[in-house]
Amino acid sequence: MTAPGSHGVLGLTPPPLRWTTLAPAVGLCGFALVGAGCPQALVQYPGADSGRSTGGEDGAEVLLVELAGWAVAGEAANEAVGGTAGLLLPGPSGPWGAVLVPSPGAEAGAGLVALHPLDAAGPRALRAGQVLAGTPGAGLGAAVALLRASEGAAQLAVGAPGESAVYLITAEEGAPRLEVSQRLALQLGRAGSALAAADFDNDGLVDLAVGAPGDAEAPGWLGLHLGGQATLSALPDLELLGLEAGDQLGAGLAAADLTGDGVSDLLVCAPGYDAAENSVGACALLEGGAGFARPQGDLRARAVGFFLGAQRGDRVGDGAAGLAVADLDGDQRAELVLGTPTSDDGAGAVAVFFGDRPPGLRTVADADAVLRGADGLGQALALLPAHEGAPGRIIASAATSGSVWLLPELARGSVDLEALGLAPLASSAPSDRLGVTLGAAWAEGGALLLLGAPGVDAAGFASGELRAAPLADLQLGR
Ligand SMILES: [Ca+2]
Ligand SMILES: [Ca+2]
Ligand SMILES: [Ca+2]
Repeated sequence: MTAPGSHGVLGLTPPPLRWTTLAPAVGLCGFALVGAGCPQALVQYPGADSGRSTGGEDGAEVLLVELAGWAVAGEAANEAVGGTAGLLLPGPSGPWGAVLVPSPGAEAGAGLVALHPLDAAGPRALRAGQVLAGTPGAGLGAAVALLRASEGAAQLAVGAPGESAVYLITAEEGAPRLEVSQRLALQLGRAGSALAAADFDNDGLVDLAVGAPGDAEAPGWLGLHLGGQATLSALPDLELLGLEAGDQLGAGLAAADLTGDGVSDLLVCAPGYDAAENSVGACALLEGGAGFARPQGDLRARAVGFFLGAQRGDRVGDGAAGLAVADLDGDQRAELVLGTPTSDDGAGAVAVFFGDRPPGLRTVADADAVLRGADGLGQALALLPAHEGAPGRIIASAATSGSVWLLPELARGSVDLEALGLAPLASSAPSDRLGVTLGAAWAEGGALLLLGAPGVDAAGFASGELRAAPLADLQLGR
């Protein structure tokens, strides 16, 4: 439910508000701000005052109020801001200080990334931040990865698949400033379409995996650049090819420790796998450890696990949005979560593979937990890892309804979300494409979500928005 309106919250100037009904009243009185300096408030409006009660005990409702200043908007047609997930960067005053906003469609396909401090400033446009633009046709910002961060400064990798290049960028929040420190030029199809950064060879230095899926007929390619103190090796130290034409290996990448040995592992996905038959897609698990970049070998020999789609067109791992890894149950082994928005005639589903089972060869149909939805659930995913004794949570979007959902606490087995009667966290007109990308991170007093809405039409056609929205502990059951 959305509607216009305005309310003052703790003395902030009341901007136009949107609100989403979350749940019947949960026993709050008045309102509670969600963390210091957060862009949104969880508010309980007594029904008599607001005149907008939808029921609940004593006629009150709990609303998540979006302060309008926290959306970064595109300015021109087809910028499609929000089409690549934004990246939260730590800041001197808390767990986040700035957001990197990629816009690969900006400047007629040159692309740009913009750095915005996360503060209570008013509504902002993409170019109100510190901006770094790509070269013509580069598509700068198609993928972003955080290499290392300290308070107020971060080193990032940003893909420019139109020129098959990856830029290493230093971001400083205080100034704010974005500066290119290294460019990796790769002669492979659409290199930089996907990126994943972690210390895969366990030498204490962050490494970068670069995906080059190529066109629809390409086998695709993965390159790994080992890290140094300040730069990455200029040429890939490890290269792997897809198994067959059309596999598009490298379209989706993710990094986390899935095997529980404390060393990050790499998931590299080939959404076109089985292209001749059903394009179910596959993600291969490459185990991290000393000597990760040697020997070269082939993908089949290197992988310790394969995770496959099950239905025609599942295309698992097609881009980073429907692929996520994090430890959700706190056992120090990351879970793998895959979205299949077209499965079951477009109802969609989210499949979870727990980290405590040997990976082997598995499909989304026999995942440890399957959450079945409606309207194309699983288009994009964001994970909040287990945190301070509380279990982790999955946030997922549904493609055809333009809605974003906080999935119930994870349990093994199959769950039909419609039967649970959940309400979405947020929804928008399907043409806004809300939730095409998602991001999430914990912070004091709750969590912050980043919601991409690349179809928003504020300044013409598909200029797009990246919205930031806190999620309160109350919503998370903490
Ligand atoms: Ca390393
Ligand atoms: Ca591992
Ligand atoms: Ca786990």
